[in-house]
This record gives sequence, C-alpha cells and structure tokens, in this order.
Amino acid sequence: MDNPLAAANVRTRRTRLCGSLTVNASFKSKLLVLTKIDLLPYVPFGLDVAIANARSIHPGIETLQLSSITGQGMGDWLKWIEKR
Ligand SMILES: Nc1nc2c(ncn2[C@@H]2O[C@H](COP(=O)(O)OP(=O)(O)O)[C@@H](O)[C@H]2O)c(=O)[nH]1
Ligand SMILES: [Mg+2]
Repeated sequence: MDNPLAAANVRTRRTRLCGSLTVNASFKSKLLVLTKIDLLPYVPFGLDVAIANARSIHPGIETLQLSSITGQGMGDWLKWIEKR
C-alpha cells in the first residue's frame, strides 16, 4: 500500500468484533505502546498481528506492553523515557 497510514488501519485475524486498530506508527514514531495488556485474555485482540502490522509499516519501531492494573511494562517504559 502506498499510504502508510492507510496500511496501518489493520484488522486483526482473530475476529471482526475487535474492529480495526488504527496504529499510530508513522515513520517518526519510535515506540508503539500497547496499553491495558491485562485485558488480553478477555478480549479478541490479535497482539502479534497488531505488532507485525506496525512493523510492516515501520520495521524499526519499538513496542512495549503496559498495564496500569498489574504494573506490567511500567519499569521498561520509565527506562525508555529516561534514556531520552
Ligand atoms: N484493565 C485495565 N484498565 C485500564 C488500564 N488503564 C486504564 N484503564 C481503565 O480504562 C479506562 C480508560 O482509561 P484511560 O486512562 O482514559 O485510557 P484510554 O482508554 O487509553 O484513554 C478507565 O476506566 C481506566 O481505569 C489498564 O492497564 N488495564
Ligand atoms: Mg482516556
């Protein structure tokens, strides 16, 4: 696809219920933060597909998975910010 933002409007493989995920993965973005990761067991969201789609647009993009409920990923996120 010519337009990376159009290409970023991805649909996960797992279900249509999830709708489309608009990945803000323009070529300037350095990090894709996937939030509310604790909900993954309960919602039909294709995490691997979403990341693969983001990387297909922006191969170098870093990703982090966060949860403010469990704290998963928070330390890594703070480190990411501190590096900059
Ligand atoms: N399960 C879960 N809920 C969250 C998390 N972070 C925020 N929420 C809840 O999601 C709702 C929206 O929160 P907000 O911070 O505005 O997130 P946004 O949806 O990204 O705008 C609120 O009810 C929050 O308590 C998370 O990591 N896990
Ligand atoms: Mg909000």
